[in-house]
Amino acid sequence: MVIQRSLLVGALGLCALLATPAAAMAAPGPAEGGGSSQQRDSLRALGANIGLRIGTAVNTDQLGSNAAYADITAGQFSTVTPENVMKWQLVEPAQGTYDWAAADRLVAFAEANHQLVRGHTLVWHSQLPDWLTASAPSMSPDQLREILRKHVTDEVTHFKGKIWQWDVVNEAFNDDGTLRNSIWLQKLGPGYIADAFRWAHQADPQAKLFYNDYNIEYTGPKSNAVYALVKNLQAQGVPIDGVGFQTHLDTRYPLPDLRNNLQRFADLGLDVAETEVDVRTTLPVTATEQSAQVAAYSQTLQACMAVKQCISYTVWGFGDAYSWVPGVFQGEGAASIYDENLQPKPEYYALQQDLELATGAPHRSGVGAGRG
Ligand code: 9MR
Repeated sequence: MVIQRSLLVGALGLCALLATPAAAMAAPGPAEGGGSSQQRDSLRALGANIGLRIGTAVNTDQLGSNAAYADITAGQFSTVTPENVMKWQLVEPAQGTYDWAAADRLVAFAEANHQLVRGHTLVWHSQLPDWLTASAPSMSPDQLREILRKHVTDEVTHFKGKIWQWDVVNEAFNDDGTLRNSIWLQKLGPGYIADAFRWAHQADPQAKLFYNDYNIEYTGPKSNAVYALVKNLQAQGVPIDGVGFQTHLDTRYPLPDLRNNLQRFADLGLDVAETEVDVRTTLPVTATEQSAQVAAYSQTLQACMAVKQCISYTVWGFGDAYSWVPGVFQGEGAASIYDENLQPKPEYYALQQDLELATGAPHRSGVGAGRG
């Protein structure tokens, strides 16, 4: 089913030049929004006008080998999220042997380009190292808790002072609002969530600590369960600063009431962020489907802009050639804001236009400070 949506025809008419100067790769350079004249209409510069960070997940293989990819990463975005290289499977491939190299390179890239880093992700049921998957079932709860504590502590300590927001716990709930039956829940009980936040806070008291999940953009059992969890954590004095709304959308489903959901979490005194935005559709893409994608991107950004405590808007990669979608959803794709050849799509221009239209709105600096 294709959902009817209003079309953002105006956005398609915009043809602002892409700003991808090589200068953006080198330090010293402009701060949050970039500063050179070529960059004035980049997403990061336009976001900076209103104090909103615009981010992307980064494929570090491409970053190291594809100059056009690196130019866009540097020129368009003011925060980066490692798509994979901070996950447990990659940082501790053998027990006790850490490999931080790829993640360190991304952090250095971010520093050189005046970008902040979203750390992703410390506690998850997926992308665990093989040694852990094999040995966890036979461990005692105390043994497994100690392994989790060490992982969280070692990783947060390694990146101490370099991470703006950490996704401390990722995807702990099922869509029906029950807790996911992960190895963590099975062995440690629901208290593993509070423990993880406490350990992360001990290791880096300055980092903003987030709970992150998908399908919580909609009001319903899952977002209600996360809301109850967060209130409960706050009541216990657990150091949680924010909630990340992944925002993986599909044109086959209705748009979420995202603004309301962002606002009700923000009203708890939290920061909120859209952390993994993409909008997939069936291939080949029809004009109607692409209009729906453009509208979805636009509405997700507008929802963030409408909530003062929404401190960053991050797309889950920016090029259709590198998207996770076709590998997981058969027959779907085209979910990103740049095409297979790294050319900006109408989705890109819609975001750019929304940010341009917001220029002059009150700056968000000083809001959303969260707990600290
Ligand atoms: O984009 C990531 C892909 O390269 C990995 O193969 C996959 C493994 O599960 O994880 C993808 O990223 C996920 C993110 O870490 C958490 N939310 C859902 C994302 C898309 O699956």
